[in-house]
Amino acid sequence: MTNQVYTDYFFDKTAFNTQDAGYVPLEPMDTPQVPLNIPPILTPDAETDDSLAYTITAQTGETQILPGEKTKTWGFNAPLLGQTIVLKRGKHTRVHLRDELPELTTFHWHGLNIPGPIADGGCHAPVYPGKTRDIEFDVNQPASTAWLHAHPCPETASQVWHGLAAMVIIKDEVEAALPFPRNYGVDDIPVILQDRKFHDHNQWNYQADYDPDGVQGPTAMINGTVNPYFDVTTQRVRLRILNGANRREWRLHFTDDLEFTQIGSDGGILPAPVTLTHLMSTCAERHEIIVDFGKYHDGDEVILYSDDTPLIHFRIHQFVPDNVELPTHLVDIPDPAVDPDLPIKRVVMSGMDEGVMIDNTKFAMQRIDYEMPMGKCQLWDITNTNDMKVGMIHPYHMHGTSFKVVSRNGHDPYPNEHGLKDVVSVNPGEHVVIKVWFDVPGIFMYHCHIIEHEDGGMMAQLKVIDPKNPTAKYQLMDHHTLMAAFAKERGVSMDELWMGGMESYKMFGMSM
Ligand SMILES: [Cu+2]
Repeated sequence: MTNQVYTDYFFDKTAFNTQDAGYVPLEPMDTPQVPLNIPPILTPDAETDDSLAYTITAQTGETQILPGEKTKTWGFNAPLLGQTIVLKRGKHTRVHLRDELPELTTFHWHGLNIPGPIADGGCHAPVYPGKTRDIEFDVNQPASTAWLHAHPCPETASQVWHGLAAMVIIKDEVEAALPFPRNYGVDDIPVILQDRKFHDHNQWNYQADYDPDGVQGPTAMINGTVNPYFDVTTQRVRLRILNGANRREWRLHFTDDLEFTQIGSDGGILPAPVTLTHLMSTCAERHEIIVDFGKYHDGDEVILYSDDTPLIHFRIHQFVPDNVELPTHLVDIPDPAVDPDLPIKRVVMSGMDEGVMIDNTKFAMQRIDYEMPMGKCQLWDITNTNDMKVGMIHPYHMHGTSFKVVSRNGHDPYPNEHGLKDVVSVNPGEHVVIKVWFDVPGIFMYHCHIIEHEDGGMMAQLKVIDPKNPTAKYQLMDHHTLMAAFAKERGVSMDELWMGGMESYKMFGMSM
């Protein structure tokens, strides 16, 4: 392993969210420490050597998050967030989706390379209240940490804020052979980072907190718990960090600037471990790290912070020494050759607040913005035209594929960006070149993952064409149908219907 230890956050400081006029700082909590919630693993309906079946229910619930009144929350097979869904490479997976919410939703598999638009679960695949939908797909991608979240346009941000986000863990034999901790809940821990504002009676009020540049709250919530502690009983602990926040960037570091090792990014295990003391997580990114508590003793406490705010208190207990050296090479990353016949595809993310757009327009559900052949590799140049002094970092996400970061403004990607990714954050004024290829066909969205930006139209969609079935037809939903359904479900007229993202379209006189 290289002995280099990286001690900075890599991104442009002048564009950190702390520089934003609407920034909501995190406030340390004085509520009693509570055990970190570890979402249970979802039990399959059936499993064979080559297949796996689940039922996933979007539901309402109530959750004791703060002392006093419970908070009304939503989740997948749980009152808040979800049960953790384990998928296995090589298995054909059937999922029975059920909507028990008072309104329509969708079930988007963020990070899964499965066909769109229906299995993928973006805005074209609604499930209405009281109804179900059955999907199936093959899991054929490396072990990784992905997630399931709601994605109905333009109501994604509000539904994720209510709690519709669950961790998905993909397993395979390559990862299983590496010397990583993987005892779920003991030394392999989900860390879903979110922030909320608690209003009267400990309730959330998305509309009251609305900000077109992304809703924030002053209270950090980790796996649905506020001010959590975790009992460390092993020397090494693996954290599967998921930024599940609508807008917040997390700048993570530990007590004593403890070094840790990043072993995975969005799309799977890194080619080589990277040692860090600081890590910035932007919206929807996943970072798998291993923290070695070897220099601490029974009774010590190590704190994970974001900026200056404590997030998790790691309470150290006795553990058996475990001084495993990680190999210098972890996994091989696919790196297909770029097809010489495909020109560089350019994507321009522009604007802030209600003015956000991709390629100078806002998302339209019935419009296909680009087509690309399945199985071929192309360079995409993603840029952010925000001003360096007053701009913001936009996390660019693609559905249905993992990509490889080639360069940032012509320079090497950040040291922890050499694995597969499905989110890459772009600094103001920067060009990030990525290699894009799809193994599955269909209609897929690509967008900024500040969720209010995607709802506000900073999103587009492409058609990936299977050469064996070039005339495949896809049924695409339209905004009017979805909005009419939301209005009916809420018992209001279309004029009375409020959705944050709609304001962004209205302000620019654009139809959805
Ligand atoms: Cu954005």
